[in-house]
This record gives sequence, structure tokens and C-alpha cells, in this order.
Amino acid sequence: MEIETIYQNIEHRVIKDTFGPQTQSHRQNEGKAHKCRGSRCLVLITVGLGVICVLLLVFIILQHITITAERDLIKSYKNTVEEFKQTINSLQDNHTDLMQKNSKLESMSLRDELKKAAPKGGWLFMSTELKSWSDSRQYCRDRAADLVIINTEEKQRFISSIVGESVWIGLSDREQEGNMKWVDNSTLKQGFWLQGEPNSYGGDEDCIELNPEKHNLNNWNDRSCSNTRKWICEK
Ligand SMILES: [Ca+2]
Ligand SMILES: [Ca+2]
Repeated sequence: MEIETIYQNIEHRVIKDTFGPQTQSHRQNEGKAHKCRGSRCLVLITVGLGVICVLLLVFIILQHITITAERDLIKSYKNTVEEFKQTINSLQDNHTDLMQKNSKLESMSLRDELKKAAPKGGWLFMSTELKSWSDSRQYCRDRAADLVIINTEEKQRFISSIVGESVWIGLSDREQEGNMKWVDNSTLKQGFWLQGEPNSYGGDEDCIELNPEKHNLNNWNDRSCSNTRKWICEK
């Protein structure tokens, strides 16, 4: 038994001596490998985080560029809209100026033509506003004039050609129904009536208008004196 025990101890030692250092080295290698794997992981994680950071940075920069570009675009749109508004306002002002100038020129031109048609030394004036026959006449009388008297075919044609809409003339039968008289109290000799006129429609038509939309020599109509029309003064 003692001898067996001694052999066993010897074998154990031999085995221990034979395999002992290898096992130790193996363990050391394993430790190194473990350490190495840990370092690699750390490097990989660091690199990964770095890449993510770089990507985030790129993303943020791109976002910033996009937002800046959009802001610039919005500013540019606002400026364009502002410029449009200014241009429109300017055009409206110009249009108003031109319309006023045109209106003045038309008025001057009309006055010149009316002066030519007026009796020597006199003048004609066409209103731009609307008044009843009596108020129209009063307007003329306040300027030492009166509503126009049309006693020739030439004058009838001329006035019909220069007015753009119905105007009061100095003729009425206010004093006596059916007895047409001019404002200078002279009796009507030649009338340029529309067909069927004067008809004193409704019994309330005593003042005469000239309607240029109708034929030049047939365009007078009797109408209620309280209606409002433009008018022509003559002096
Ligand atoms: Ca009448
Ligand atoms: Ca009538």
C-alpha cells in the first residue's frame, strides 16, 4: 500500500511537472486574449461613437444650411412682395394722375370746341356733375349765363356730337303745358324731337334733355324737371 501511494505521488508530481507550466501559460494567453478583445471592443465603441457624432454634426450643419436658405428665401419673397406692392401703388398713382390729366385735357378740348360753337364773344360750358333742370339753370345764371339755346341745325348737330350723355338744354313748357319756350322767353320754332316726343309722360314732363345716343337731329325728350342730368351753359 505504501509503495502504491508513493507511485501515485510520483505520477501526480510528474503530471504536475509535465502539464503545470503549460496550463499556466494557457491561462496567461487567455487573459491576454480577453484583454485584447476588451481593447478592441473599446476601440470599436469609440470609433462607432465618433462616427455617430460626425454624422450628427453633418446632419446639424445640413439642417442649419437648409433653415438659413429657407429664411433667405422667405426674406427674398417678402422683399419681392413689398416691391410688387410699391410698384402697384406707384402704377395706381400714375394711373390716377393720367386720368386726371386726361380728364383736364378732355375738358379743355371740349371747352375749346364749345367756344368755337358759341356765339361771337360768348362761350359754352358743359358740366361734369348732375343737377335738376332748375339747379342747372341756376348754376348758369350765377355765372351770368343761361342754359343753352339750340336754334339752328348746325348747333344741334355740333352739340349732339360733343356730349357723351344726356344734357339739359334751355327749353321747357313749365309755364304753360304744351307751349315750349327757350330760357330767353322766345318760342320754339324748330324742334329736334325723338319720335313720339314730347309726350309729357305721366303729366309731369316739362323740361327738355338732349340725348346724344339717338340720331343727331332727333334726340330731344321732355322729362321730369326734378331728374338730374349734366347741362350746358351758354353766355
Ligand atoms: Ca310738359
Ligand atoms: Ca318724354
